[in-house]
Amino acid sequence: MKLPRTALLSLALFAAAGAAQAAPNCTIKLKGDDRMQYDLKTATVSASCKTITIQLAHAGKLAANVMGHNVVVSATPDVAAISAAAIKAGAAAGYVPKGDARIIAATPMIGGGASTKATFAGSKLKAGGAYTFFCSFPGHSGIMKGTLVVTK
Ligand SMILES: [Cu+2]
Repeated sequence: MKLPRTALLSLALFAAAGAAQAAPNCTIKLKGDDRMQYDLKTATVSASCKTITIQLAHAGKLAANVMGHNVVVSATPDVAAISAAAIKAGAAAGYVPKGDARIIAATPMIGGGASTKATFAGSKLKAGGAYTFFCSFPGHSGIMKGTLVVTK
């Protein structure tokens, strides 16, 4: 059987779209540095991921007590309140308030040269929702933050 050229082309496109859907992005990969910045302003993950992994590498040299970085994920309207609670929680708690239901995920706080990660269920996110990833070290969340785009 001989298929018309257009039919073959649409079959190829269909296969390509299927492959893209079969592999949703389930990793948030960030780098932090001594200038108090992440390398990304936006990351995209899928709510369909069974597990989402946050990977953070601190490319700087400064210690965790002066230039510590972590990655906290929350709904965007909660960022300011969580940042305030993080300062109260203090260094011993890694500047992450324990048992705070507004925190969807948080990595440990690390210093220069270190890397860390955390995982959470994609089902904690809603596609199209407003989410932010940020560093909860005191004073960092003002600029050390980005948009977490959530797809289906
Ligand atoms: Cu930081």
